[in-house]
Amino acid sequence: MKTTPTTFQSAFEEDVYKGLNSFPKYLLSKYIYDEKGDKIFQQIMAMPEYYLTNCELNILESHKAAIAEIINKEGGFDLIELGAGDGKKTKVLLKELVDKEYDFNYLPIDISQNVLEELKSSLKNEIPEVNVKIQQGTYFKTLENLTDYTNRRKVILVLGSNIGNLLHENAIEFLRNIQEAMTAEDMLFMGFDQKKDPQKILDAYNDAAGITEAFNKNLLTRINKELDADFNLDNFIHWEAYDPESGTAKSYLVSKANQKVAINKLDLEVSFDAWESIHTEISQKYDDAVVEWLAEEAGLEIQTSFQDKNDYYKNYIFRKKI
Ligand code: AVJ
Repeated sequence: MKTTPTTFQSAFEEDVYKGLNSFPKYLLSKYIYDEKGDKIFQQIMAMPEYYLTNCELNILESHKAAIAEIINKEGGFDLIELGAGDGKKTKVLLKELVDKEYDFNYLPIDISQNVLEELKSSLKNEIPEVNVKIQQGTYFKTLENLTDYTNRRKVILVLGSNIGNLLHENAIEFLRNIQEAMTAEDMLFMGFDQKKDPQKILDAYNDAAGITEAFNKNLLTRINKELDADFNLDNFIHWEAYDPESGTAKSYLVSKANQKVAINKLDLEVSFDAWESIHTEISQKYDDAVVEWLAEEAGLEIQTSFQDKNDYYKNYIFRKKI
């Protein structure tokens, strides 16, 4: 085996190198989201099987007045959204806040500049009253600087059950970082996909049309493109598993055969045994007890929550525990 290169040109290079030299092999799901990955995720959100988006949209639509009431209070505020995406769900809330003539700025943060530009221009057309300032960056980086670019009361939004990509210990660290950026008046509004019929969950991550498969395989496409590799996508299958005990849905790419893949930019050849796996993503499902525990560990407490009629999905409002 080769020795580890001492210098990598990017975190992507280093993470791919580490993941594919580990046993068992893994790749980090955040790298799915390049321009193509963003597009496939839009398609996922529009699939009938992917119930999460509609559930959260319904919650926001049916409870927008109550939510707006809670987040307004006296004085203005900054609405800071982590992982804003296309803002489809957020716009429901933004419209309500604008209609109520609340004094607020909208500060969406996303890892994709592309997605942010589109969000900004669509807002200009759809809800021109919103005062919006976009910020590109990763969650962890921007959280560190949060207090630099706002001095008003903060309402922090994290929709889409995005926290579900994190193992509990990382989710706690993420919540703890948010908690540290909060004052007693600030609020955190966050979506958590709930435990439910395991089949319903499996179907959401294993659609018949193969959109989730393409999303998962975009990791390989991206490595091929950016690191001059020769993954043959047809030599891997998309595999989804859901453990109802832990509430963890796990995605894998499984090698159909003995094969070698060259990743030229890393000066690396990766060998796969037949049926060897690459773990690519977790999508954690929650219940109240787990959310309470995560909050407690991070120094937060649940103020209230909103759910859809089937109890598939829940949005919680957290405050800093004083
Ligand atoms: C964006 C992390 C919420 O885990 O449900 C969708 C990503 N992966 N289908 C999720 C995803 C496969 C999604 N999150």
